[in-house]
Amino acid sequence: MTDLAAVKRALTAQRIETPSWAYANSGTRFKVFTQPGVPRNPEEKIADAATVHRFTGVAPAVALHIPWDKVDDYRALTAYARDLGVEIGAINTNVFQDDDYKLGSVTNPDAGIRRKATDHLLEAIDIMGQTGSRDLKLWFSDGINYPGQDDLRDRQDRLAAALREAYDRLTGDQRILLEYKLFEPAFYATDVPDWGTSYAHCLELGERATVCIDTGHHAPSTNIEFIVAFLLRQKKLGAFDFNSRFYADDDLMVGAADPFQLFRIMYEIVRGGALDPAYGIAFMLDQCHNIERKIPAIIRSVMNVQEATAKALLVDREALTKAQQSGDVLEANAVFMDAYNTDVRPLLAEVRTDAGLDPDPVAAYRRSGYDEKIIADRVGGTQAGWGA
Ligand code: PSV
Ligand code: MN
Ligand code: MN
Repeated sequence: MTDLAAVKRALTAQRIETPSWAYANSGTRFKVFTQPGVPRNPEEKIADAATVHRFTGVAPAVALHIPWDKVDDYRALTAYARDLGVEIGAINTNVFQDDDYKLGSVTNPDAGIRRKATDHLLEAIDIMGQTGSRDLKLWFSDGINYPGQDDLRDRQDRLAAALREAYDRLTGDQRILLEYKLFEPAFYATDVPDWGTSYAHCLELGERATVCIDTGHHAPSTNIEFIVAFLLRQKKLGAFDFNSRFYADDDLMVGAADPFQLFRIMYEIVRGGALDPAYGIAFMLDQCHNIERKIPAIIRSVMNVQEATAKALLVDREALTKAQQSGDVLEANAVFMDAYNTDVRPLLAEVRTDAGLDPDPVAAYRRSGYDEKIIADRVGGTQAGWGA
């Protein structure tokens, strides 16, 4: 039997962080379709994030990307965000968009370029001090395109050295989230290609370094929930970058391609007792809304995570354990699927109404007039930074 009041409490306490870059124009390498009303500066991205929070009630933090969100005064930006009801979340570094990084950033064979890249990581930690951010999220595009192009093992040593320098700069509750990605932009060998590589570096660094799972960064058919279960057991799961994919790193709305996978992931989170924000996992979105309106797409994404979470919370754990222990394969699967097949939308509508929110956040956003206002007010919106 599931305790519905406990399920509702867990859903009310859930937190999802949205990325500043998802509010800006984005696209593929073929075309960026610009949209009217997109933010022209970090403040407007934060205002959009605050709007998502206003309608969902569970998205009170926005991740920044430096230098896309570079400002002169980060304390002022933080105060601005707070006034709008949101916090600055993870600080994402960018060591992939400079000509210098053609052969890599922190793994580049050139010591001068490695220095420049590592200095950027340190700069991001300084910014965290000003924004009050806990998380430094590191994604390295580093890798090589051709066998023999560079020494695979030396590159791991260079990576470890840069990570160590950044790690030693952390203070207070700050931590490193190390993201991995199978391929792209490097095609033959990526320097942090998988969770095992990220995990090994995090282990070497210490307890303030944990793995970030971007759900779009695996080979097809990878069992992501297994990775979740394993890393939770090792206390080395720090964050998610949620998005969904049909083919590669599609960055589509989370839960759009495979809501069942998202449910299985959230089940492992619930099973591991890691849903509560106090556990310390950052549930972030990392998406691009190339053709759809961005704010309602982000609201929809937040709702998709909530729906998967609600279903995960509804799994009858007692019945499941009983079936598992007695080797009743079909019953165990049926208990699991019962939860997945539950329509949790009425439950979430109730949770929202209890919190003083509109039960249908997308409809409420559409009625609010915000979309019309930003289209009228903002002329000349910026690009997220890649995909041009
Ligand atoms: C590139 O693949 C990427 O999508 C990574 O997932 C990062 O988290 C994101 O860009 C922002 O740097
Ligand atoms: Mn990511
Ligand atoms: Mn990605």
